[in-house]
Amino acid sequence: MSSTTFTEITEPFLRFARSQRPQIDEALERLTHYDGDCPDVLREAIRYSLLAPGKRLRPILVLMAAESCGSDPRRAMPAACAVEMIHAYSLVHDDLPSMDDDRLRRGRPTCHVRYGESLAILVGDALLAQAFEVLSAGITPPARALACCRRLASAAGPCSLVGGQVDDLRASSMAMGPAELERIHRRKTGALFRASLQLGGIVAGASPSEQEALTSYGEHVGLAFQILDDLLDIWGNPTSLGKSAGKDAAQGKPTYPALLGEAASAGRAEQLLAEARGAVDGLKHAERLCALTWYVLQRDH
Ligand code: GRG
Repeated sequence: MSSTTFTEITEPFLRFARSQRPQIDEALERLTHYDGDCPDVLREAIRYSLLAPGKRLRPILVLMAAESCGSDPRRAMPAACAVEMIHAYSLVHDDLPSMDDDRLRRGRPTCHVRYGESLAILVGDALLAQAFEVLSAGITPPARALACCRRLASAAGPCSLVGGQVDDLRASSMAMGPAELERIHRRKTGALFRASLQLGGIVAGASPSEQEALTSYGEHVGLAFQILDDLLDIWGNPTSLGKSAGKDAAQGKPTYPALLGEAASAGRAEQLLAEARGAVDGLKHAERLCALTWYVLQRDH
């Protein structure tokens, strides 16, 4: 597909992202003023990490999922913020010396480099807790807030994000095949994508078939996103990525390109994204969700 066609085909997503990103940032900004009992240095470090210029892809997915089921996306803003808080916490902890030991994130020194390791751990702890406060206070009616809390807790928990991270940390010392790698990424990266779609659906009061479509879309996009992240680690440059590149190979980590080769990995990502589009085919307003799959395929950061 030519680059002109890519521009056209991604536009419905890009337009939505351009309009929603400032609103997401404003909401996150408001949520991190805190009262006088929050130590100034903690407030500053939380805002340093959370408000740093990320793509806000997961919160945008929450809003798009709500919209695709006929809801005003503004109703889903607390869920969008909660998901971004979990994502930011996971990045801060993943960057720690005891984990991935990264010094650059979102184009800035990582949280522990700037504020020290203990504070970085506590920034993650604070964001993890606050995500559930934001959901329980901001989503109505209460039954939907409870369902959102349950989904997000499950996606962040031992069988998903944390479990995937544990297996990922052990991965460099283990021989593994594509199936085991996929199992790690379904939990480490995919679970939060899936939860983003599910939370948007819950807020919108999605029917079971709509929820099923959103769940399948989230799983496929999440996995494709991770495969392309592996490819960007080879192809990308640190300036546009805002993080160090080439680390996977240096650490001997199993990745899709290492196991399948670069062309086959790109092919697998394309196939997953086509399946994602197929999953939401029947939704009333799936145009932006479809456009996002093309964006994921050609993103450079
Ligand atoms: C510490 C419990 C715990 C989990 C960490 C998220 C994670 C698990 C590790 C991050 C490492 C990593 C590079 C994962 C690959 C995919 C991914 C999550 C990339 C970062 O997401 P982007 O590109 O980041 O959406 P921005 O900064 O744009 O929000």
